[in-house]
Amino acid sequence: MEKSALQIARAAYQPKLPAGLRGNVSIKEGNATESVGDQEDIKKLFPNTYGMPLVEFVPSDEKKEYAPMNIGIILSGGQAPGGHNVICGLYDELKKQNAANKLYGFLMGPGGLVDHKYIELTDALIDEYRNTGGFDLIGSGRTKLEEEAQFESGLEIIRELGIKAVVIIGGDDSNTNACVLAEYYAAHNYGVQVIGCPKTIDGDLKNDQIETSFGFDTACKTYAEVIGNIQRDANSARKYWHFIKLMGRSASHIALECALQCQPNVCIVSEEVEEKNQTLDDIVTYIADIVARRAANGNNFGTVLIPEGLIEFIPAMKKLIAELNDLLATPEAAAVAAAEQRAWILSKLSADNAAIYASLPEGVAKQLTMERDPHGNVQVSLIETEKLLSEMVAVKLEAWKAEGKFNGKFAAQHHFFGYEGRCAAPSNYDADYCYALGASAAQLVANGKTGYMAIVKNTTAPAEQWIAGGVPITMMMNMERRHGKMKPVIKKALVRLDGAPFKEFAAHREDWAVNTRFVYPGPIQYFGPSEVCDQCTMTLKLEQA
Ligand code: FBP
Repeated sequence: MEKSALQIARAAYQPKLPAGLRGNVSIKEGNATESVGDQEDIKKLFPNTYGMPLVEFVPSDEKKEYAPMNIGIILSGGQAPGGHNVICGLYDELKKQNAANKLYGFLMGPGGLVDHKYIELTDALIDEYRNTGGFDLIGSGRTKLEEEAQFESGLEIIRELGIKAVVIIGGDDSNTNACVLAEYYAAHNYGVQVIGCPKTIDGDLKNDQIETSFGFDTACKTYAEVIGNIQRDANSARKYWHFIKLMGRSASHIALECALQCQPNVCIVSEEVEEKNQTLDDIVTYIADIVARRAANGNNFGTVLIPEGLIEFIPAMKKLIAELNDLLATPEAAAVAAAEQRAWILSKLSADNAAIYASLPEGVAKQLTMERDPHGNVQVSLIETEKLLSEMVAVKLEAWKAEGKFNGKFAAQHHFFGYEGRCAAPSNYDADYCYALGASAAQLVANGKTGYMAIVKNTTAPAEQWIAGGVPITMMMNMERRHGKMKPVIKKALVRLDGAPFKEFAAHREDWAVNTRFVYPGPIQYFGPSEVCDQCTMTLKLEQA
């Protein structure tokens, strides 16, 4: 593989490890834990993996002997910067423990375990991928690992390769499934351990034990760089409003972090829209009002950040989507010809939902009916909310013009930033964090743990002071209704309106709306002074302050 000069220099970067993982390591165990909710139900469902203690890795004077072992690793779900460094950290720690240890990578996600597709990871392969973005070393996939037949099929290859533990790198759903798998193998006394690792650019896998999911830092910094560039362009030409949709399937953490970094004129936060029971028209009026006020000052330009998941947080749209989900799942739906679909849907929807559906621009209405993902979710990344909002703002401004309430100009440009950030070369934060997560995972396995997630805490301090360890996955679970059934799941972390990051944003948004307070954060820096290269996200700083 040919490499750029930056890639070559970056490959030599040695990620910083917490003191507890540097030399000889010993394990410190805390007290028994409880799940965050529904303790009785979770305990019943996970009798073998419930109640285990939190663990921490601390430096030790004693050199331990480690028996040889083989580990399998899986990347699950959307790409997130730093995934390769989790693998590298795990690999290096394994080899440090015993040179005979082996690491197998299952290919293209959890499906690789079920279908017995794997490669052995070697020094040469690992060295090729150090500090790189992407998941291309072994690939990723969205196959859900949740059926016994899959667990048993996985066991066959686990036995064949003499694997002691499987490490699953994924988001809340994948880690919930990792815990179900750990419980299943423990209940059957198969002697196979399962360890999870917190990944997702969306930043919604976090709680008292997990400070952040990896990839959020780099993805946000990448988007903030381009948003900053767009803002500078907007401020130079002074003729466009830029509507920028940002990834985040559900939670608005990415949009909020980018707003904190760039100070745009508008940032919509889905969780606030839901909390205030806002309609699509409320959101459009809010944006149009800011456009009009800026126009009154002669500023016919600006930026609007829109979280990808917004549509599902508008209460009326949520109801429409729920009815569409049921309708599209019927056999009758499959038989309707594409050209007839709109009329058929309008004839079947309840009156309220039909009225909303009919009011949407046809393109967006069509996007709402597109194929669901394997978890049954609307694929929000395919819905052009940025165009929907700008078109509706334009219509409102025309009406205001007629009433003499707006006499400026409105021309919109549209952007969607998501995929461009998911495989960026990890920032120092993500490179270090991921490497430490991988090393922690190896330690959890060596210490016989199963049903744990690797964690690293205190990450706003210098890396040497970070605290590595593990959290029992059951500790983060509660029961939630999913597709009509109560299921044990890791609680998803949405933006909290009483949280420090949102409060900081809310305290400034009126000023940022009318005045031009753009910040241009510039590109991620990999080499240079620590205060430039080693900063974490503003979200993390504010939350941990
Ligand atoms: P994960 O939760 O699996 O990390 O993926 C998150 C995400 O990047 C969302 O932000 C986005 O909506 C979705 O993946 C896109 O999925 P896909 O890659 O399948 O198009």
